[in-house]
Amino acid sequence: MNLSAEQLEHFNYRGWLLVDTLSSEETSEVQKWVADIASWADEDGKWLHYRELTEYGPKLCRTENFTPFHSGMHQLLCGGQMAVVASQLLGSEAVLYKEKINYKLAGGAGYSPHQDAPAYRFIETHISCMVAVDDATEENGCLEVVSGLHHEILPMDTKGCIDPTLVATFHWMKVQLRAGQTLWFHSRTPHRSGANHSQKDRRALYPTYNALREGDLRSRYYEQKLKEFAESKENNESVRVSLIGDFEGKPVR
Ligand SMILES: O=C(O)CCC(=O)C(=O)O
Repeated sequence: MNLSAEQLEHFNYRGWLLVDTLSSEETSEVQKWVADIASWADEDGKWLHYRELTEYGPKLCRTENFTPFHSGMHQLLCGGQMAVVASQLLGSEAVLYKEKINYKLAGGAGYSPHQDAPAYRFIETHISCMVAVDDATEENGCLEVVSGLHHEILPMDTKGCIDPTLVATFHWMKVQLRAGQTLWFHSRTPHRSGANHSQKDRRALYPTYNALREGDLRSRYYEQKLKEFAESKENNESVRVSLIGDFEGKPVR
């Protein structure tokens, strides 16, 4: 897929871009893959499952580090069109930095206003996207973004989220997606999302890329994350899903 000059300009000016990525057949296949991954049992040293306590009991909220264990996902996120689009947006050959599935199952929590960059270590610029696995709507907690604010790291609160006094001044745009559509965004694009108040799940894939010339840092990212999580555990701090405190749910082991 070749992005047009208008699409590139849209991304560079606004910090986000909506594109159609998956056909309906591909979307059905990815929905099956996500269900498979969600069914994997916890295994030390492999994929990372995270759970949250919802009104319906503990539920999966996130899985990370799954591409080494799923050839279809590996091909989709590392070898195929996604990396091609990421390369065009970065203006340089892209490599996968990290990947996650956010499940946001019925009753799942939302995310406070934040930029991803403070949680993404080692380099300054990353580009991520949300590939909608299920339709993402206002009711089930679609992403909301702010345009044109991807040039600097904004002042933060103690959780690493955007200072609430600034948040109130921004124009937040709700981005509803059909399953198979993709919202690309810069790691400094402010974003947030509400809880899933519907009876249906709102699953999404989030691959993040960086320019290969800055290094292939995926293993280092997960090593660093596990190190910081282990330190939190040693200090008896609460369970975490992220390197910043953006998740509004109650993470449980
Ligand atoms: O999946 C969502 O609703 C938002 C996720 C998000 O902002 C994040 O994981 O950083």
